[in-house]
Order: sequence, then C-alpha cells, then structure tokens
Amino acid sequence: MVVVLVMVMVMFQLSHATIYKVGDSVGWTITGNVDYKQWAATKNFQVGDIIIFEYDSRLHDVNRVNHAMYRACNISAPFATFTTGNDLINITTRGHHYFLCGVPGHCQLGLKVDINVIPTSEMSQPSSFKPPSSYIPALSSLAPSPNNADSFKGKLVDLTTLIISYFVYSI
Ligand SMILES: [Cu+2]
Repeated sequence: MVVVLVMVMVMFQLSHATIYKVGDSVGWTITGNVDYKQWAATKNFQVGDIIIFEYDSRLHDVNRVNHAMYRACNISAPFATFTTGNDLINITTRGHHYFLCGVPGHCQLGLKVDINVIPTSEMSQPSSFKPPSSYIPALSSLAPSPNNADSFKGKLVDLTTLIISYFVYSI
C-alpha cells in the first residue's frame, strides 16, 4: 500500500500533474453559489493536469465549446459532451478550454467555466507540486499544507530513495 502510494506520488512529482475538481467540494452545480470564473482565476492550470466535473448526472452535463459558444451560452454544436456525473478531462493543450452545462438556462445562471492553460515559459516560476488533498486524502498527512511544497518534495525524494534502496538491496 505504501509502495503504491509512493509510486502515485512519484508519478505526480514527475509529471507535475494536478487534479482540479471544478467548484472544489461543491462540484458542478447551480445551487452551490460557486463563481466558476473566480474559481478558475485562482488556479494555475498546466498541460498534463486533470479537470474533474462532479455533478448529479440527472441535473447537469458538461459540454466543451468554443469561445463564441461559451460567451453566448450556445450549446447547439459542442465539440464534446460528457454525461457521467464524474467526468475526468485530461488537459493536453495550452490555451482556453471552455465548458458549460447544456441544460437550458444553467449556463446563463453561471454554470460555465474557462480553463485557461498558460504556457509554463510565460510564468515567473515553474509550477510547484500541489497535493490534490481533496482527491487523495492520504497525501495530505504527508503534506502539512499546499504551501509547504518544498518540504513535501524533500520528503518525497527521501521516500523515493528509500524505496529504490529497498528494491536494490532485496535483489
Ligand atoms: Cu446544469
């Protein structure tokens, strides 16, 4: 179990991938009083990150659209539609990724989000590892706080060394 956890952590560390749940604990809904524009504005999305839309699939869905459709809440021709209620979307390209709910009226009520992936080179510093504490609770015990990424990295390196040593010596 520990090995699996460490392997997962190493994978996150190597890829710098972050999992973002849209709306955090509230998810994707019109009743949670979430400002999705504000939610997205506080994030630093990168290629390789994973965006999760969690919602009641009987009430909402997720449509990927272009900028014009996003602005107009136009759902007539989405690029893609997701309906599982727990949709994982891999961010593989830079730039804007526009999503909105296709249920009539919901987009107008604010159920729309712009995931803007900024090129790393344009940022002042490279992205730091952010433990997805809400997604993998076990990680939060090792990471005192998201702001404490440096010491977390240190622990991760120690753990990785430990695991590698273990495998080397056990052969
Ligand atoms: Cu909806």
